[in-house]
Amino acid sequence: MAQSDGFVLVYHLSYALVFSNIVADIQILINPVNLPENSLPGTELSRAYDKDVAGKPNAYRFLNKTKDFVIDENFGDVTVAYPLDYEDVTTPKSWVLYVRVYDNERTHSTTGTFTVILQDVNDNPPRCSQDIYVIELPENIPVDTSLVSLTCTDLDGTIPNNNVTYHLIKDTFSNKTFTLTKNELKIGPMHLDYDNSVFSEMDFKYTLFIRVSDEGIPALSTIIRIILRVSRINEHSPIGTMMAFTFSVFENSPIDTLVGKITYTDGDWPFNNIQYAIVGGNFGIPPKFYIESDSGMIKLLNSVDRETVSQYKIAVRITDVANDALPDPIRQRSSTAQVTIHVLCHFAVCQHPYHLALERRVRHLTALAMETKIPHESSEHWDNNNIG
Ligand SMILES: [Ca+2]
Ligand SMILES: [Ca+2]
Ligand SMILES: [Ca+2]
Ligand SMILES: [Ca+2]
Repeated sequence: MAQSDGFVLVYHLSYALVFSNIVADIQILINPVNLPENSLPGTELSRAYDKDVAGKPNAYRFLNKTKDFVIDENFGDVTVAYPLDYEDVTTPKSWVLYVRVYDNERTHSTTGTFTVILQDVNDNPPRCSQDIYVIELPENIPVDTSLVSLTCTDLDGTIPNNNVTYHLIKDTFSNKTFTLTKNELKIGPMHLDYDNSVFSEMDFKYTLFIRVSDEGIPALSTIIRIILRVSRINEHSPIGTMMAFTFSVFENSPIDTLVGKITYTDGDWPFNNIQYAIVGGNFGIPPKFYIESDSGMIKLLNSVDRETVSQYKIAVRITDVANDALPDPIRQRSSTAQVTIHVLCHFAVCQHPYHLALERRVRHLTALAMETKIPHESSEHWDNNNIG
């Protein structure tokens, strides 16, 4: 009989095994018996009977002392005395019981052996040293970094009840970011990435489950939970659509006139969290321009005069904000944009005969100054307002 068939088959087997026949004809239904562990007290294993003197009073005894089994004195039924635990090292795994039957007012007796084999039942789920792990790692940790190495055992006494297997329960988002090999969870094949809007909705944390199962029938399992918090790293510098920008503004435009807009992007989360600041160039004293730190829009702060300065060069620094777990400015990144602003004169003014004459005059004086090496600053000053 297969061991896994269990006790229930005891009553389905119709044959009897004759194992001893000295005087009386003792027989025992089912011998040996496979007894599943944990069987309840009173569970019937088998029955001894005297074939020769059926119908007449008999008496049945165990010859060896056992506390594990009971034989019914009158009917020969063998039952379990109390639940037997296969995993208890003090519990035998098999017994050979000597059964004596007396008949005819005890004038005859005969003895047989009865074997009980204890069967391991899958009654222990795998247990691990830790049921929950809380881990924090920066997003730039290399692929193949080990997250967790599980230590699990199964107390059951036999294979496959104590065969432990590991299964990572994946969702579509974490599918390619983690790999479980046997009991070890690693990052990969894709690396962690904090800079992701879906991940932000997950509060930048993964909750992973590993099912640790045995291979008993039915299988038992334990779920291990791993919470991985990912911390942000500033990996990208702000990037502009171009390195140099050229804008123009009409002279005498009112204050706050928009001169131009610089646009930079930054791939770190929070995306495009950048600030703009003018950091250098001949933007004048007092400054002629200012930049809106959040929008990158350059506007007029003071009116400009083309005849004073016709072209400004400005350096704008673009700096990312709060892109890293470490507080700014430890890992802040920045880029610099070169901005050229041409000051234009209005068409109506520029095409005026006086203005054209003025421009010719300026060019002439400039040429003279170059020839006589007179510093440009000391050349005759012309003012639009003085003409016409
Ligand atoms: Ca087990
Ligand atoms: Ca067991
Ligand atoms: Ca950045
Ligand atoms: Ca980042």
